[in-house]
This record gives sequence, structure tokens and C-alpha cells, in this order.
Amino acid sequence: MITLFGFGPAFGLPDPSPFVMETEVQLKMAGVPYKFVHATPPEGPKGKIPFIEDDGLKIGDSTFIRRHIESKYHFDLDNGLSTAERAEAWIVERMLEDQVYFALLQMRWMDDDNFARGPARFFDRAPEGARESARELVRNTLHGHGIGRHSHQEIADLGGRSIRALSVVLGDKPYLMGESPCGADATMFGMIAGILTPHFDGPLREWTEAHGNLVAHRDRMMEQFYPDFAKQAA
Ligand SMILES: N[C@@H](CCC(=O)N[C@@H](CS)C(=O)NCC(=O)O)C(=O)O
Repeated sequence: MITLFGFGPAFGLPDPSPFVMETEVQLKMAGVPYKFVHATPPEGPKGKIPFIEDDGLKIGDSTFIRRHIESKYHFDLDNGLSTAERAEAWIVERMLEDQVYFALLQMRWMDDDNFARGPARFFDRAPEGARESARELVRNTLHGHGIGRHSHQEIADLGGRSIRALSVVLGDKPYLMGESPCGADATMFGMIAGILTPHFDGPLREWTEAHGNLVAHRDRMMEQFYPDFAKQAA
């Protein structure tokens, strides 16, 4: 059986990591049995969460985990999509993972109040200084990505434009590509749920809340893939 390694429920979410939620939803979509085990990023083969272990093979990164599940278990998460829709789904996935995620990271880690309420808590039992050095690492990551060189307002603007684009692409459909969820709906769910949790404040969350179709998509996916969680939140 596959073992999925993630953080576990926090911040009013099934997992604080959008990527863990994405992978878990994709495992559920594929109907592949798995068990969830708590881990920290350094334990992963790429130094990040999520990772899985399947028959002794460790695989890191949500995109490669998805590829493994689809090829080993013969399940196409984009079944029924045209070539153009598959391309569009990939563009959405990349925009969310490679741009919006960093705006989310900035919101959680660089805003003092959000940091104190959220990521700082990971270090409650860690040695003195661990909290600030982890924050410094994230600051460097944001700088290296490039987004960290912008002001908070500029980052929120960039994230906001992507959120608006996502809302336009979703339109009035229940899922990204129509009547049933595809792989990128899992990506979208993880990221939008991560932004919308009332645990963190900021313009990115306000901007996202203003798009009713994105909020409804989050609710629909929560109900479908984490029904117990949806009940709790209601
Ligand atoms: N591209 C990776 C991104 C995963 C990722 O950034 N995970 C974060 C948690 S949300 C992490 O482990 N960060 C630790 C680090 O970067 O050191 C994926 O798709 O799985």
C-alpha cells in the first residue's frame, strides 16, 4: 500500500500544504489505497513534502507522484479531456504551483501576524532560534524565486491577477473542465483552500473570497473528498 507523507491537519485544513492536499485528492480520485503518515520536509527524497513510498520506492513532488500513480495504477486523472483541455489544465497547474503558491507562502510567512498564528507554531517545541532561521530560509526562497523582491502589495496584485484568471477559466462550470474533476482540480482545490482558510488574513484571501465560483469549487471539492472536514467546517 502507498504511504503518503504530509504534515496532517492544521490551520483549519486537512493539511497546511496545498501540495499534500493536491496529492491526497488525486490518490482519492484514482481510488488507490494509501495510508497517511506525518513527516517533515527533510525526510523527503527532495527535501519537501509531500512524498510517497510505494513498494520501497520513495517519490517526491506532487507532479511526479501523480505521474507514478497514473502510470503504475493505469488511471488517467484527465480522462475524457481533449488535447487542448489537457494543455489548459497543465497551464493552470503550473500557474498555481509556480506562482500563486509563492504569493501564499509570502502571506503566511512574511506577514508578522500570520506568521505568529501559523508557521511559527511548527516550532513551538524546537530549539531557540529555529523559528527565525526557518523564516529566513523562506525569505531566501522567495527572493530566489523572484517574487520576494516585490512589495507585499505588488505580490498580492500578481497573485490576484492569477486568481481572477482562474475564476474566468472556471466560469460557471462545477469543475475546471466541466462536469467532473480532472487532475488540476486537485491542484486548484489545495491552493484555493490554502488561501481561503480564515486562519490567515491578507489581500490574497480577500481577493479570492470575492470570486464566488472559486469558493464554491473549494466547498464542492471539500464535500466530495473530505466530507468529515466539510461537516466540521460547516
Ligand atoms: N514542487 C513541490 C513543492 C512542494 C513544497 O514546496 N512543499 C513545501 C511545503 S508546502 C515544503 O516541503 N517546503 C519545505 C522546503 O522547501 O524546504 C510539489 O509539487 O510537491
